[in-house]
Amino acid sequence: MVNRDGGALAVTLRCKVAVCGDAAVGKSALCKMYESGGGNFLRQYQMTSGVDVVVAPVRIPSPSGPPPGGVPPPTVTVELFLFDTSGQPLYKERCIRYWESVSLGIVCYDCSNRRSFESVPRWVAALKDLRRAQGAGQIPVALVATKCDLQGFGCVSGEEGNALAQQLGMTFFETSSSTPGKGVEAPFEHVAKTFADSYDTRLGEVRGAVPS
Ligand SMILES: Nc1nc2c(ncn2[C@@H]2O[C@H](COP(=O)(O)OP(=O)(O)OP(=O)(O)O)[C@@H](O)[C@H]2O)c(=O)[nH]1
Ligand SMILES: [Mg+2]
Repeated sequence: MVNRDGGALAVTLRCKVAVCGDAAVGKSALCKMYESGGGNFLRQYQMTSGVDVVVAPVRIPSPSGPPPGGVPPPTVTVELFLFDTSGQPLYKERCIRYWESVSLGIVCYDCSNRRSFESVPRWVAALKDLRRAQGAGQIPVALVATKCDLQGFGCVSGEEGNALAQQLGMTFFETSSSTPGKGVEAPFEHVAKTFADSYDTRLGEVRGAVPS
């Protein structure tokens, strides 16, 4: 969608993102904390049944930079449609159906729960299998360690998280959604920027393919 923001061109892109990981790792808390700008930490656990959709706009610098001729640079907003997916095995089949046409994935684990860390490769594989079944390319994903305020003895360390992210070709983020929150914005900004960059690349390819 293209509009005018003052004199500048205002471009809005929409991107569907699967947010997944084991039950109770803090996916809904992370999405809500981001959506509310840090004001709404879900302290009481309320299991997501199926999928909740959270819409979160992210304003980013234009990937293609200012156009020539002194025109103000376009503003780009990526509207993330976060498909906050239940981690309960009971809902798995139903949830995966909601993932149709997702562009990107965020996989979460709770740093104080090693089993949730060990599940990460399975969630990544589920996302990649779905993309393959849809004939689409590799899905870029962010790996998010949650509940870093609980980090301590016996927890999954940041080094382990980072090593797994590298192994799986993902970017690693450490977060805490517990008030006041820490690092909550970074994974969403990364996902939005990744989407805008890939959109810009595809647009360039299409322009290149059209005879002038
Ligand atoms: N200390 C702490 N607790 C957290 C954090 N994030 C979430 N929690 C708590 O962990 C519990 C589960 O959080 P949810 O966000 O509902 O977990 P979920 O991953 O959405 O769970 P499902 O919907 O069942 O898949 C809640 O009681 C939250 O308050 C965090 O960063 N720090
Ligand atoms: Mg949830």
